[in-house]
Amino acid sequence: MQVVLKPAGILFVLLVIGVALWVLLVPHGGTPTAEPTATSTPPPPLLQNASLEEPFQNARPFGSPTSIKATVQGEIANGWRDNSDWADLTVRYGIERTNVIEGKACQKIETKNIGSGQVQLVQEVRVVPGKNYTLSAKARASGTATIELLFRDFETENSYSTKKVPVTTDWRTISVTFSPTGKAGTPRGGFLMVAMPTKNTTYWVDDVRMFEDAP
Ligand SMILES: [Ca+2]
Repeated sequence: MQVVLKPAGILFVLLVIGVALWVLLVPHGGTPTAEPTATSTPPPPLLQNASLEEPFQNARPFGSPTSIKATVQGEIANGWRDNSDWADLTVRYGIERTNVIEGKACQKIETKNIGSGQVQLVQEVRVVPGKNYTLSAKARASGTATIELLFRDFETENSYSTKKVPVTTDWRTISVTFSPTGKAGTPRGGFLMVAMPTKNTTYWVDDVRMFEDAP
């Protein structure tokens, strides 16, 4: 049997083919499929007890007994230690629970008998050469004073990203970034909060953090 298509029939067949091609080939809207979204997980903090919370422990000098010049007293937040033994001064660490900017406690640092040197609050941390790191801290003092944040490689004595800033009786945030050099596995170094008193001064430190920056 021969099928003869009249003009209307030809149009109908073309219409059907066109609709079929449109359905098959043209992308359509509809319910959007969920694209996997990159969840931005904050990097883990590299310092222990970043908020300088209790428990505190007895502060003590860490240098060789024959080279200790400083008098180091009081209580220091767990995970932190003093590194001022070489300085000619007295430093008394204590727990502050009243004027705190993060959590329930912070580190109080009283200095007196200032001869020379500086007070260094330290925590040891291992970093990866070539990576970028951010250090930050919140600090205040009993009067106008200066503190410094830095990372020091304990093996080479190289210091990174030293930043001396004035502090006052109000809490302020200090932040620095650095990229260490060295071979893999080093440097082993310390995050330091350095106070440089020229007269009897009390410092308070809280919320000290160190992060590896996102690439
Ligand atoms: Ca705290």
